Amino acid sequence: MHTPQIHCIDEAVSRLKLEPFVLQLELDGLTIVPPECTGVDMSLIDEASQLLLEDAARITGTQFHLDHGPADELEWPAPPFGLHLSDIKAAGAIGEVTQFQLQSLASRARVFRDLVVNPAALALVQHTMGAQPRLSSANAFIKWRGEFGYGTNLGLHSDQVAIPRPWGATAFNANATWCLTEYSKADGALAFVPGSHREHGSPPADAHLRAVAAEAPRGSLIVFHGATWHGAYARENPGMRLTLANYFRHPAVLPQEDLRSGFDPEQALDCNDPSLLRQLLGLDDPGPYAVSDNTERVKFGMGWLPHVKGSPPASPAASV
Ligand SMILES: O=C(O)CCC(=O)C(=O)O
Ligand SMILES: [Fe+2]
Repeated sequence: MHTPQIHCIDEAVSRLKLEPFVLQLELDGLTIVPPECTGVDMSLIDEASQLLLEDAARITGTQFHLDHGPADELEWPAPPFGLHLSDIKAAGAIGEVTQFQLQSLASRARVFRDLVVNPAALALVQHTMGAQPRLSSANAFIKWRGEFGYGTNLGLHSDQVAIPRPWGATAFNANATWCLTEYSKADGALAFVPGSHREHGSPPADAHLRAVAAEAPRGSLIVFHGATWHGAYARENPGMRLTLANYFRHPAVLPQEDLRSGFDPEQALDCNDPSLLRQLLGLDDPGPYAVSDNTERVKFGMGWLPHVKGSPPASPAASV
């Protein structure tokens, strides 16, 4: 029998009155924060939804409507050279198209960056890691009625599956998902197994028998530990489910998205908390440092090289 481990409640958690959500996170590995407790105005949720619908239309070539889904039936492209059916299955892109992802949204528009730096989301994510988190990726799930390829086991998985075991109470990744539409089981909600983060591993084949729906009103924030087993239910209702999955990492873990070179630092200033966003993107992290010349090494304090007293400093290292 595992005993839930209560970390110390930090300053942001008590200032934002998030204690009940911290307890739920500790116990279940997932918490649902209703819109009135996130500090986010519904106009931001509207704006994010609108942008995602526009992007979905531009990319696929058909209009999307929240009440009806896409105006035309969609199909997957032929697999790119070198890709196998198992890769496509892992991405869920088999059979009928009823879901796809839009990626790299932190650089897309300010509204997505404001949702990344949301204080409630970050306080809860930070609580799971016991460290200042970094952003790993910001992607949206665009989903509508039908059977997306997760199958009967609901596609249950742990997000931090690439991390070597044993895992402990500290999360290496954590997910802060914004529900941009109503979010019930029949709407195709996230499925999860309460308490599974305390099993410290991947789900067994029958884990779906213990899964429940993370049901939440539109505008809610769902935060879950990287070891929590989760997947999703098929959407049975007409219309669409839009979610924005802001995925965070412990500073010792590699990011999914190359935010340091793929993100224009000027954009980092354009949000509610520019210095926090710089930190989350890892723009000022000392590593990985560049080794292209000596100046870069010295800049990050990693190549402080001695030279003969009284003579000029060494020239940049020669490369072979
Ligand atoms: O919403 C889904 O379909 C699954 C989401 C998921 O696995 C994730 O955000 O890590
Ligand atoms: Fe996941």
